[in-house]
Order: sequence, then structure tokens, then C-alpha cells
Amino acid sequence: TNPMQNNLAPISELYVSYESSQKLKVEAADLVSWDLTPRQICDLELLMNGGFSPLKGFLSEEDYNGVVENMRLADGSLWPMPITLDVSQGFADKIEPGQDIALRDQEGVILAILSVDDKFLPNKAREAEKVFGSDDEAHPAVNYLHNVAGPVYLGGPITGIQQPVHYDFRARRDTPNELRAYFRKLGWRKIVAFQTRNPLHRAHQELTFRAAKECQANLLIHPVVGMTKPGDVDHFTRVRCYEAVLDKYPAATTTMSLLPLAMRMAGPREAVWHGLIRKNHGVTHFIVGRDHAGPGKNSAGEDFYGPYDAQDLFREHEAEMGIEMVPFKHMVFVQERAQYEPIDEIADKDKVTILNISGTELRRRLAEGLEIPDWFSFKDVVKELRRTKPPRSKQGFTVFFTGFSGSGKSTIANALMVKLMEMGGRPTTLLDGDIVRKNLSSELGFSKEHRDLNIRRIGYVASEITKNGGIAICAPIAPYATTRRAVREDIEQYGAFVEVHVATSIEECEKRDRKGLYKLAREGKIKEFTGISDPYDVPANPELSLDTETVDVDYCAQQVLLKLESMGLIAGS
Ligand code: PPS
Repeated sequence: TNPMQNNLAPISELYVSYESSQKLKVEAADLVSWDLTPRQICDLELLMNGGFSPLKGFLSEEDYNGVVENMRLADGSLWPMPITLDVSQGFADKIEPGQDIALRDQEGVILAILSVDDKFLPNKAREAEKVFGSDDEAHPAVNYLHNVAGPVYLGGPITGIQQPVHYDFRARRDTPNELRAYFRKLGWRKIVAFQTRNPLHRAHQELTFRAAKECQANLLIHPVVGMTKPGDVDHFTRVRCYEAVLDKYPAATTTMSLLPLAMRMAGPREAVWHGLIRKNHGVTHFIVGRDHAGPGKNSAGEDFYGPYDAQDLFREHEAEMGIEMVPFKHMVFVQERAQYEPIDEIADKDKVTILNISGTELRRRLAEGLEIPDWFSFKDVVKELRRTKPPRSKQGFTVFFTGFSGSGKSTIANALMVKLMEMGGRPTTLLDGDIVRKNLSSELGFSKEHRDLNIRRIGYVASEITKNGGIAICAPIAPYATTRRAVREDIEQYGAFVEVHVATSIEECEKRDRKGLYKLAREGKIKEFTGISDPYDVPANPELSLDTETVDVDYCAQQVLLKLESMGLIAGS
């Protein structure tokens, strides 16, 4: 690329004029409408603003097949990622090619009209193999493809009515044309972009600054704020972190802009896609690292892609893409020289001390409230990360007791609550089976469906408590393992989930029969009674299993406390 040829002329968008959009909006109200999913909203935004140029809409079957098979649209242009509108079978049945449909955001605002010219059933296994290199659902995009995306794809051109609404960080969001205009205004011709979904630490700051210096280019920090890998630091926190790092660059040479992209973690193909998107944003150079947009390990514990596959594929298409790759340098801190250096440029490796903190180690230190040295990150970044991710001993968590009726769940849960309240520090709520059935689930019975609803409600309340830094203690029977696992997943986004099996045998519960229910169940006067006439899945891997037959309640509660302590959930002040 010759930077002098980077004329930064506006790129074509799919929006109609303001006047037409007002008219279209009224007309579109009568059309059949599709409520876009969060990922589809991200895709639509970049389609409409030219970020996905040359695409003019969601892929038709012919374009889709070309993209899946050989990364090319039917007209031969390079495009590595299927941008498709997946819908449910029920919706697809109502649509005929030739029909216009309104695309709405999650609040019902009409964003665009899709003129459907194609309706087709994708071969998802094939798509997974070709695009993501594997049909393994441990890959987040393969999981999405099989378990979230609808079975039918609609293709056709888009008429853009309005941008998706964002209330956060509006000043930091730019369309391709806004960035192009900004670069034009500042006289920037050569621009190197850095793509990221993680907070920036010193090594990233060093490598991006170095990349810009080496190509004598201006620097665009271009973080993804659409959808990234599940489990990533949320974008609100990240943007506050980026803002803190921005000060470390010379203001006249560097800028930051937020990209509403929904990543697929597709490694090599994703790198090419990222390059094309940056090219559309007026960028001339793009940093590609080791394992760019890597999805982590597959279900056999191996990497999905080779560490340099992304760089190789990018290099292969670089000339055609019109954006130059800048290979990312792996930067490490050399203690003796108190500076970052690219690891492959250190000649005296065996004479110096090389320091590095891995992502896993960083997460461990944050979780345990341990020191994060100044050579590793910036004070303000660490402060933001600690604010969102306090150490485990200050985060919320959930203790989930499960076991037969009369096993002693409520008694132990009560004892635990009192002990936690004696320690103080976090608000504690007991969601006992009976309390919940009175206040949240009074209309429910004991069918599988009703029990599941009951447990999901408990899980929802516990996840909100956990998110807000409190302690939720739950004590339902919760007989189904799959439902308990779903609740675990809800809660683990926000804090620890401690499953405690109160393992009192059914014989013992029946012998105690504290409420006289077992007798009634045996006589058939209570139906679907857990352990007598209804199933109970014994927890396979609970954090703790309690034997109440030989041990008293107080000691059971103590065991839970000790478990919490060993998990780092309770600590001295
Ligand atoms: S569940 O399965 O988790 O939704 O059950 P839960 O909300 O914990 O409610 C269990 C309490 O309801 C009483 N009860 C029954 N239990 C099991 N099976 C049947 N059919 C049933 N009918 C009423 C029983 O007293 C349980 O109380 P606990 O506190 O477990 O002893």
C-alpha cells in the first residue's frame, strides 16, 4: 500500500437520506418484522456503515457458499466470514423471496429493511469445518452456530434506516466515514491499527507504540466493544482502562475508537476479516499477533489453530486486501535494563532476567487480591480491574444446598447464615425451599416442569445477589442435575457457586420424617414425592458433600465455612 494513495474518500454506506428514512420508517411499520439478536445487530451496524464493504446485505446462498468454500463472494471478491441472517423455522415459513421485512432492535426500533431474495438451509457442519476449522462445540462460534443460531438463513440487500442506538461511550464510537474524515482532517495518511478484546498493559502499549514508530505511522487503538469471547472483561471496564492508557501515547500521533464488531474467534479467517474491516475504516497497516483471535482450546485440550496460521493467511492475501500486516512482537520485560524488549531481539537471554505475567496468572492475582507490579501494568488500569473484579473474598457468591426433603438442608443453611452474619461484611440472603415456594413460586407444584421453573427462579435471584456482592444461600431439593448445572452457569458469571450435597439417605429421611410427609407419600396421599415416587439425581461433583447421619448440624455448617475459606471466599480483613 502506498500511503499517499490512501485518499480517505468516503466509503459507501447502506443508509438512505434522512427524509427517506422518516418515510420508510412509517411504511416499514406494516411489514413483517424480525427482532434482531444482539449479534445480528452488531453485524447490521457494520453492514450499514460500510465496515463490511463490499457487502450490501446479508449473504445470499451463492455468496454464502463461495465464502464458506473459498473465502470469496460470487463476484470473486475476497470475504472470509459468512454474514448471515439466521432465523427460526417458524419465521422462515412466513417469508417468501421477493418480500421486504423490517429488521428491529431489541426494543422494537426499526433499523433497516431487508429485501429478501434468498431463503436457504445452511449446512452448518460444513460451515463450521470450513470457516472455523472444526465442528467442535468448544469453539464459541461453532457453539453459537449449532445452539444459538436459527436453522434458516435469509439473504438479500439492506436498506439502512438508522444506526443501532448506543447510550455508552458515544463520543468514542466512529463509523468508517467518521474515522476517515478524522484522519483526513488531521492529515494522517499512514495509520496502523491495533485490534484488541483485552485490557492493555505495558507490553501492549510498548508493542503498539513500537509498531507505529517502526512503520512511521499514526496509531489507531481499535478495540472491539460488540461481542467478544464469553468470559472476557466487559467492555465498560475495558474502555475505562483504554482511556487510562491513552495518556501514555503522544496525543498528536495516536487515537482510540470503539468498534461494534461481533467477533467469531475464527483465528486465520478472522484476521483477514479484521484486516478488511480496518481497511474500510481508512487504515493502512494492521497488527497481527501470535494466535490472533484464537478461541482457546478444543474439547481434546488442543489449540484450534497454529500460533502463526493467522499471520500466514493474512500474508497470503495482503496485496489483494490493500492493507499491510505488521507482525506483532512478543514483548517481555528485561529486569536488568528495566525496559520492554521484543523477545527475539534479546541477544543476551541467558544473562538477563526476563519477567512476564501470563493472562492466567494475572487473573489469579486479581482474584486473590495479590500485588500486580508496576512494570507489568499501569496503576489506573489495575485500579479499574480491581474495581470490577474485587478479590474473591469481597465478591458475592452462592451456596447451593441440595438433598432430599428432611435431609437437614434448611437447618444447616440457617446455621451457616448465622455464622456468616456473625462474621459480617456482606449481606446474606437465605432462599430456603419453603420461603421461595411462599414468596416466588406459590403457584407451582412438583412436576418436573414446575420444579425446574422454581429452581431457575431461585438461580436468577441468587445470581442477582451474587452480582451485587452479596451471599445467597439456597436450600431447595433441586432434584435435576441439568437444572442445577444451568443455575451454576448463571451464577458463575458473577461469582462462585458452591454446591453442597446434603447426602442424608432416603431411609434416614424417611425414618426422621420430621414433617410427616414421607408417611403421606407412602400412602400415596402426596404424589411425585422426591425419593419415594419421583427422581433425584445425586450430584456427581459437588464442591462439598455432607454426611448428617454421624455428624451434628453445627459441624456440618463448620465444614461449609472451611470450604468457603479454602476457596478464598472468606478471609481476614
Ligand atoms: S424442588 O423440587 O426443589 O422444587 O422442591 P422445593 O422447592 O425444595 O420444595 C420441597 C419442599 O416441599 C414439600 N413438598 C415436596 N417435596 C418433594 N416432593 C413433593 N412431591 C413435595 N410436596 C411437598 C417438602 O416439604 C419439601 O420441603 P423440604 O424443605 O425439602 O423438607
